[in-house]
Amino acid sequence: MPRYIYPALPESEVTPERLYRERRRFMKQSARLALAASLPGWSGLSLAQDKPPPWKQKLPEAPSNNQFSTQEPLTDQKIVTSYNNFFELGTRKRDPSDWGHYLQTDPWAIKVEGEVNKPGTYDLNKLIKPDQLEERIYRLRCVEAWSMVIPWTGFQLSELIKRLEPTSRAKYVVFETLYDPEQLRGQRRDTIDWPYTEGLRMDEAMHPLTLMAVGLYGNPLPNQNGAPIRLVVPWKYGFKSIKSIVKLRFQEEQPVSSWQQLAPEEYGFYANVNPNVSHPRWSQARERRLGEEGRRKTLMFNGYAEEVAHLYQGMDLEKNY
Ligand SMILES: Nc1nc2c(c(=O)[nH]1)N[C@H]1C(S)=C(S)[C@@H](COP(=O)(O)O)O[C@H]1N2
Ligand SMILES: [Mo]
Repeated sequence: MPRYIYPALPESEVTPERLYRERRRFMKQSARLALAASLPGWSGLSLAQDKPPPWKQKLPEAPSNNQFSTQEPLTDQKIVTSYNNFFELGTRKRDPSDWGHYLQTDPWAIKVEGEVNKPGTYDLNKLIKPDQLEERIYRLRCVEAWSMVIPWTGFQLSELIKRLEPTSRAKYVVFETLYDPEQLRGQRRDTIDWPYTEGLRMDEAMHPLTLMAVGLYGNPLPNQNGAPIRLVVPWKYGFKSIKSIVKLRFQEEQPVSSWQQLAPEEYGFYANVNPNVSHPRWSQARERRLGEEGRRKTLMFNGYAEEVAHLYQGMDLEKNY
């Protein structure tokens, strides 16, 4: 029996063995939680309590980036904010919007460590430069074979990385999501080995399409979509676009991402959208655009081949899935 739990299994596939395993995981987790409660946490970190900048209340008018935006019709905002994958808040699509309100996003700090000249713990308010914000309409394609078209407000990750000055040994950037089971009730279960971790090769991270998003539909990100700041990598399957980021680490070795760790035969490090390479349990050739009837063909690199195919020249994409 494979160890996968993603995509969330329909109720009918929940076997007694699976229930048993979940109970075991839960017990392990409870022990860990008891320990965590006795230790001073990250949340005890003291931060400058500046008045929240205007973009936290209401995002400033961000200019549209037409070069990088698709013209396709937008997915209904209701769908974008109520059909979510955010396992920290549960495994059902409705869980993130039902349970996201416990997440405190202000103040918010991001820790920067590893192969970098400017390590430290940065207050998000100081890290974002409002004049670098822009709006980009991107396709987001989930490995579960559905997709959406979303107007994001954000800034290029490359702008931030340049300011942090990675050393010449930095070949990868690793991202981590907040770990706090009190706020993120899905973390009370061991579905994933928390914290959720993702990574990009440095050239992918520096690519102008790679966005750090703080808003969608012109408003600050709803918690279920990864408030206050998340990654958006439009040519990769949705799971690379990690939410509610609290850490960036620069390192020489290729990291192991959460889904890769959970099911290495199913999820690779690259996770580029590729209609020619099937997931072991289903095809990736087509997708359902949420809100539409029928299915459409999935495009190579989710339609961003012209911009990103060169990054993978000479690589065997069957092996590097
Ligand atoms: N921390 C974290 N980030 C995450 C996930 C998650 O479970 N935890 N799910 C991923 C998956 S599988 C997808 S498809 C997208 C969904 O983003 P959306 O809910 O904003 O559409 O978020 C990604 N980022
Ligand atoms: Mo996904």
